[in-house]
This record gives sequence, structure tokens and C-alpha cells, in this order.
Amino acid sequence: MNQGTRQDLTLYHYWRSSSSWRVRWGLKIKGVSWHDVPVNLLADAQKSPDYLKVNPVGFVPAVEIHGRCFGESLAILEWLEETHPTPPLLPKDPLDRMEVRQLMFQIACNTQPVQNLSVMRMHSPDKDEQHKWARHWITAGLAGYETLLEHGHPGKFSFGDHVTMADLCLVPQIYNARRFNVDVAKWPLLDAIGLRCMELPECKAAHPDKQPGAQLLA
Ligand SMILES: N[C@@H](CCC(=O)N[C@@H](CS)C(=O)NCC(=O)O)C(=O)O
Repeated sequence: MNQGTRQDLTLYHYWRSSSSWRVRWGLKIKGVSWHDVPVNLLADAQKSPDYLKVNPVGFVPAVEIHGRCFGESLAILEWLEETHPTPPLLPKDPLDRMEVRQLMFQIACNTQPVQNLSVMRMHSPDKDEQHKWARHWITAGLAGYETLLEHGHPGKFSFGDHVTMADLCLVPQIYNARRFNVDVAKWPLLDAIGLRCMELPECKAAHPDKQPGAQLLA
């Protein structure tokens, strides 16, 4: 049952934010449309007093649903799965779910947070140094993901033959890896899964370049 409509879900996001892409892709898969509110990270709009009323910790994405606001992409995806179970983004079996969540967290907890904008800026004001830092942590994170795949149950996608939340986390991280010149081809399993995902219409529609005003905000 898809309850979302353009009127009752507002998505605060930034076109190139990997956490935002996770949520856009999930919403597309579940057939939930939204009202767009772009938040320009390059202008620090995520720290503006108005935006802090939406997400007091100053990160995108965030959603507003029935007058209530929430951040954290994985919390939003879990809400989406609970309220719009079809098609499922998590397997049924609890151990299988744990495998998918381990993959999700390898990206969302162990990789993306350390290469995030504010962390890179804190590490160094120098762009080259920031990129070196990002490349290091993305490489460590994706190498770990590949090892988990080798020990897990990948198929066409990260778990089996259906897209799961693990893929929603992986593909935007691969996009980030390419931005920072990390050679993803050295991880054959995740590279193939990423390329396969990029053929899916919902993934393409959620892609950063497809977001309104993307180029203007670059
Ligand atoms: N754990 C958060 C991470 C959110 C996050 O790091 N968002 C980034 C963009 S991908 C952001 O807002 N960065 C702004 C900043 O670092 O100031 C989630 O999954 O939603």
C-alpha cells in the first residue's frame, strides 16, 4: 500500500549527497513521490537556522511527513519499508536481513561518515589533502564491502537477485569513489553489482545528475 503523495512527503536533500541518493532511490522503488527542497551544502545551507528546525543535527537528507521532520537516511528507509512493504528492500529471514544490514552499515557507518564534507574540512583546509583522506577511507570501506560479498550471498545484487537497502547504500558510495578517483574495478563483485544497478530506471531517476537544478548548484 503506497500512502505517500507529493503533498504529504517533503524531501530535503542535496543533489550530490550520497545519503540523499539512498532515500531518493528507495522512494522511487516504492513509488512514493515527494515535494523537493534542495539544500545547498556548498553554501552551508544545512547549518542555516531554518534548516536546523528541520534537522537539528544539520545533515541531509531529511523528510517531513504529516508535519513531523526526521533525518538519517537509514531510519527513513526503514520507515519506508514498514509503511510500503512492496517491493521489499529487505529479505524476510532475520539472518538474511542481518547480512543486508551488515553491508548497509559497512557503507553508512564505516565509510561515508569519515569522508563526509565536514570531516574532510576538519581534517584539512587543503583540497588535495581532503581528497587524499577521502580516497583512503573510501578504499578501506569498499575493500571491506567486497570482502563481505565474498563471504556472503551476492547474486545479481549485493544480496541475492533483488535490490536491497545494501545496494541503495553501495551505489552512491561507488559514485563518490569515482568522484575522488578511486578505481572501483579492482573490486569485481561490487563493481559488477554497481553497474547492474545503474541500469535500473529507479536508480537512474534518483541519480544526482537527474535532480532539478543539479548543475546550477555545482
Ligand atoms: N548518517 C547520516 C549521514 C548524513 C550525511 O552525512 N549527510 C551529508 C551529505 S551525504 C551532509 O549533510 N553533509 C553536510 C556536512 O557535513 O556539513 C544519514 O545517513 O543520513
